Amino acid sequence: MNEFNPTLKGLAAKEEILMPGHRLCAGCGASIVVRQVLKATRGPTILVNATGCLEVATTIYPYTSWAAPWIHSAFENTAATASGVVAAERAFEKKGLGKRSDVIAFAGDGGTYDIGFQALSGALERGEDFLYVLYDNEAYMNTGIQRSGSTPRYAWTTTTPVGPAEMGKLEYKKPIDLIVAAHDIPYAATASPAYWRDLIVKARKGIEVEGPAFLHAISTCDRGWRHDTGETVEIMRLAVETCYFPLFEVENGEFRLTSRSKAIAKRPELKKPVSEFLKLQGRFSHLIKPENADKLEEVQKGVDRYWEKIKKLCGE
Ligand SMILES: Cc1ncc(C[n+]2csc(CCOP(=O)(O)OP(=O)(O)O)c2C)c(N)n1
Ligand code: SF4
Ligand SMILES: [Mg+2]
Repeated sequence: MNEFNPTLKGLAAKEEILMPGHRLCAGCGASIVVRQVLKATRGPTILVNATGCLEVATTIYPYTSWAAPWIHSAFENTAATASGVVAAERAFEKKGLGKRSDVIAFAGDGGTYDIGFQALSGALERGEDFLYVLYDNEAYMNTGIQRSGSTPRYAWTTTTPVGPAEMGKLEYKKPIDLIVAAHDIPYAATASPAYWRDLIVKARKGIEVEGPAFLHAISTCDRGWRHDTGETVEIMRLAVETCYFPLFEVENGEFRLTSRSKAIAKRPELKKPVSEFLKLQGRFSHLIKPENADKLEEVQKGVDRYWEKIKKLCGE
């Protein structure tokens, strides 16, 4: 069992499991999310990966970037595959064939909010013992930036274009964290790789709890979000600083703000306008134009409403 030391020194000394040489785009948030989560492992770990950019770009035949046992599952059944791996590990342990490994599943937003939701909800209801990590880049990126249940209102995607007739996606982002928390699982949390210690500590908690754990990490996509590759971490920081993506955890039903979000709740003057987050991304460039000021104001009001709701749930 590895000793957990979430300091820069401790984390630098810990082995990498996602190795260099993969084909994710330069500046892709997914590889940062995954590397940080894997810094939290406590021993032998089996990884399950839904179809999506992460899977495709890390396993181009005949190569693999994974220095741990890894299984690709179909787009729609990551949580079911992870449940099967956990069951097999339990059976081996029962037969005296060694201690069971931890299991971590990785899936994108398309594979979680939409097509994989039934498998996820079932695994949470059955109380399966694994950590499910959602890397959320807010669209189906691997197949060409199509909108998903996670894409926010007014975002441009290839299936929600921006023009005289339409202003990007018209529906709202599904509140996946609240839906998952409603399953009353032992642990659920949100995270941003810009706040790396917060993310890694949450991943470790998710690995350690008995039963299902869910970690929802924001994950930039420079192709789909249309941003400079050098601004990846800054955008994931602004998502938190603007309260577009609050950081919180739900432990046995108790909601708690963490990290920068906790600081913003105490000192509201730290909260930045959502335009700071939007203006670095081409997918929202229409919202920054003066003629769409009313739409920008609507987005700001939506962010404020959601932030107030999360603060209330967290008892702030
Ligand atoms: C049943 C099924 N439908 C469609 C596809 C095609 N497909 C492969 S990856 C993908 C997009 C995945 O989106 P997401 O889960 O958000 O991950 P991302 O690529 O954005 O990282 C789609 C639609 C598939 N593999 N299987
Ligand atoms: S398309 Fe987006 S999500 Fe996919 S590898 Fe490139 S940056 Fe990452
Ligand atoms: Mg996606």
